Amino acid sequence: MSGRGIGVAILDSGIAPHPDLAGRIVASVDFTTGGSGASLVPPADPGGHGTHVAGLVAGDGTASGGAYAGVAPGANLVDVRVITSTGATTVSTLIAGMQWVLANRSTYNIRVVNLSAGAPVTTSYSNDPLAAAVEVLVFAGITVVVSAGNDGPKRSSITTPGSDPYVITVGAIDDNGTATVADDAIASWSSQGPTAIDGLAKPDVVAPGRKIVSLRSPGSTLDQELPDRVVAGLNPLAPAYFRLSGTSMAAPTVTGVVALMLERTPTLSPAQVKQHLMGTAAPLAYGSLYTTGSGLVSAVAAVSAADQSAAAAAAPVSAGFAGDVYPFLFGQPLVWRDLGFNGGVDSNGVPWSGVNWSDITWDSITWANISWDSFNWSTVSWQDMTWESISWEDITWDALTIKEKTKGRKVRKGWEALD
Ligand SMILES: [Ca+2]
Repeated sequence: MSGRGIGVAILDSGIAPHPDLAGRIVASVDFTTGGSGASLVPPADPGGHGTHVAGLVAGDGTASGGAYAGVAPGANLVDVRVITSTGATTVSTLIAGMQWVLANRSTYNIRVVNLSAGAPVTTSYSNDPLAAAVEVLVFAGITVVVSAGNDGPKRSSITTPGSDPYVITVGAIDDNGTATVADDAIASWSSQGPTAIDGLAKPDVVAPGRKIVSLRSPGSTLDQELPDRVVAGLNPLAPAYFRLSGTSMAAPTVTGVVALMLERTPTLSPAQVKQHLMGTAAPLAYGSLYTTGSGLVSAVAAVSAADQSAAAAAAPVSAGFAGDVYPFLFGQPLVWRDLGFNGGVDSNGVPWSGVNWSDITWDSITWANISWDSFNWSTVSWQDMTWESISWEDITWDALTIKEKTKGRKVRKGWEALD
C-alpha cells in the first residue's frame, strides 16, 4: 500500500524536482503568472512550500534512507501552482487551478486534492466562491483536503475553504517529536471552530503539524528566509530536507492517508472517505470538537475501515453524491463523527444504517443523472445562494459563474514563520 496509481493534486507554490519524488511528478501547470495556465511547465517551486507539502503526501525517503518518507510514497503528484514565490495568491487564481483539476482529473486519475491555504471567512460558505469551487470538485468525486488555518487559538478562526462542510478540514497537533501520544498537545496556532458565520463544527480531524521534516526546495523563498530549518539527509553536503510548522503540514498527511484508502478501495466516494477518516480517528484526551474535531487521524484504521466497506462502496455512484448533498436534502449538516449521533437516526428519524442513499432525490432530480461538468448552476437556487447580491467580479468556470469580490483579492499575504 503506497498510493500507487492514485493522482494527488497539490494546489500550492509548485513542486521542485527531488530524489524522493523521482518519476512521480506526472504534470506541472503554473497559474501564478497571470496566463491561462493551461500549458504544462517543468516542475519547480520558487516558494518552497509546495515541495514540503508534496513530500509529506508522497515522498519515498530516498535521500534520507527512509527516515523522512511521506504517507503514500507510491502516489503520483500533479503540481498545480497557484501560490506565488512569496506565499500570496488570489481567489481567482485558486479557482483557475481547481478548474484545471476538474478538467484533467481523468487524464491523471486525480482522486484527491491538497490545499494548504485559506482566506479569512467573510461570508457563509453558501455564498463563498472558494467553497463553491471545492464543492464542485467534491461532487465530481474528488476528495478535497484543506488546512484549517494558523489563526488559533482564536475561536472561529477556520479559514475558507476549510470552512466548507464537504471538504476534510485538518487542524494541527504538536506531537512533541515522539511517537507516543502521551506528550502530544494541540498546536496553539491551529485554527479553531466553530466556523465563523455558519457555526459548523470544524476542524474535522487533526494530524501532526509542528516541526515537521519534509522536502527542501533549495534556493526557494522559505529556504532563504529560514536557513535554520534546513535538515540533512544521507548527504550532509546537499541537505535535502527542511523543517516547517503549520496546519499546511498537517493537511498533506491526511491527503496521503486518503491516497492509501483510494488505492485499497478505488470506488470510495469523497463522503465515504470522510466518514471513514472521521469515524476511525483516535479521540484525544486534550482538545475539543472545535480544536481537534474527531481526533487524530489513524491511517491504518482508516484504510482498514475503507476496505471493509468495499461491498457498500461498490454501490451506484449516486450513493456518494447523495451523501455529499445530505445537508441540502435534509436541512442540517451531516455529522459524520459518530454514527450514534442524534440517537443514531437522521433528521427524519431514519437510522443511519438504514439510509439508502441511492434512493434519495432532490426536487425529483436523481443525482446520478446530473453531469456536474456541464451542470448549469445559474439556474439553481441553492440555500438562498445569492451571488448577485454581492459585489463579485465574474469568473467563468464552464457553466458556473463564480463572482470574486474584488479583483486580485488576496487569499493570503504570505507565509508566517511558525515554530
Ligand atoms: Ca508524541
